Amino acid sequence: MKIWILSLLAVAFAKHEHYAGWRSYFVAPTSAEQLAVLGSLEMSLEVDFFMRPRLDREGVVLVKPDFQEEFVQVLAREGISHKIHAEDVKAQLDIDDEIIEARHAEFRSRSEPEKPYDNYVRLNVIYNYMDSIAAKYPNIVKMVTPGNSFEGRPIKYLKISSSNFEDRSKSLIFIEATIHAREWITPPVATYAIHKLVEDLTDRELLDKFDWIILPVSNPDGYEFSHTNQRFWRKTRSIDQSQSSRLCPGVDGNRNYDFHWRTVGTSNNPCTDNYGGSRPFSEVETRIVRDIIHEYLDRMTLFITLHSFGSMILYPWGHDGSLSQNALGLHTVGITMAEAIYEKKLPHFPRYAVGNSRLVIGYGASGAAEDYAHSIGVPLAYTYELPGLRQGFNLDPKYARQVSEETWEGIAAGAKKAREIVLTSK
Ligand code: 0X9
Ligand code: ZN
Repeated sequence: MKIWILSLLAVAFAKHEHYAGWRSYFVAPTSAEQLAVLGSLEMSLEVDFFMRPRLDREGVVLVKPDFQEEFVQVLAREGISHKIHAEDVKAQLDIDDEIIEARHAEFRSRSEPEKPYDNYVRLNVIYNYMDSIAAKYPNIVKMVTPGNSFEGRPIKYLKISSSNFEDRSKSLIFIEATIHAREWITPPVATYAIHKLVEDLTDRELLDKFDWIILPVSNPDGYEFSHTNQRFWRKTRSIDQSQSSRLCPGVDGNRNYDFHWRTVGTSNNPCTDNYGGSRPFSEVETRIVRDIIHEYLDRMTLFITLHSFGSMILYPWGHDGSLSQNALGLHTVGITMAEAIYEKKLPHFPRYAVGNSRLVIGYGASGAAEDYAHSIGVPLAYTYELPGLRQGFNLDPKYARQVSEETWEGIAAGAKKAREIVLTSK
């Protein structure tokens, strides 16, 4: 018995051992030179940007123990202003786990069923929720499992329709989430959308005029790995034939689409976090999203890929910062969505910024989902960067419901505006 308890404790304490001694920092460069120096540290000191800085916005960066001294020296030498974000990342992650667990316990103690948008939950909880919705509402919900992830987990999406997907005059809205494993606020938002369309439909128009596809976790392997091994895992978990990919598994799904693939803001080194893969669509996870877009392209008016963090609504083109033929439509619908979110947001949440991906987020990146969707003909395609507040990927789970609700307002308003714009331009 004693040994059993001891080994349980050992597992609990070993939980975030990977991050022992790691620190994160806020960085606030004030010149293009300082920005460039910070950018170069990604390779030389293997830093991980949680949020890349711009000249008018501080960034957040994770630094391994071995490189901390040099990191601080470089910043001091270059006069780059910085302050600690998390002094002890492992300790912070242990606290975050306790907060999540306490929230689970709270629901249990009130005998209230905890929904996947009330907290951060494991993949099986999300899938059980989807299964139960599909079983309970067979007339409007169909579960689809188009394939398995690299490690063999099913990838599941729900098709939601009041007319069995047979009314082709309806607009189709596709919401995809969690291609980036560590962005834990995205499955709550996607599952809440399911809840609002099926269990708590308050606006009939959303089913009368629209069909929906909701894919809450497009990268289940990475998502589970971020729970069990490395909280800040971003990529898939695939390996291919090359030696280095065995050493460093995973591809950045949002660099893997066939749109100016592996040209900007990406890398051919599997050991980096923005590795684009050995070829476009090397990942089954991105192929599944691609195939959904192609299957419903004729009536897909709006595609949203959910990410975090930074409170931004981003649209093409993200590789070079240029605007598409449909820039006016993209901006109009973007603003409509941001305004709807604004109406519902908490006072201390930042206001969303809306604009071209490259300009608003502050760096170019090619091979991204929203650009690909738009390039093949989805008229309105966006990346949402959900709020992270000061905590980033570890946003307090007490906000999961709030973020889900406010984002839903944005999605619903966006769907209607998208339909209006697409129909009038036909
Ligand atoms: O870099 C990304 O993939 C996205 N940001 S995140 O922090 N969630 O990783 C932004 C993608 C923006 N879209 C394009 N560059 N097209
Ligand atoms: Zn992301």
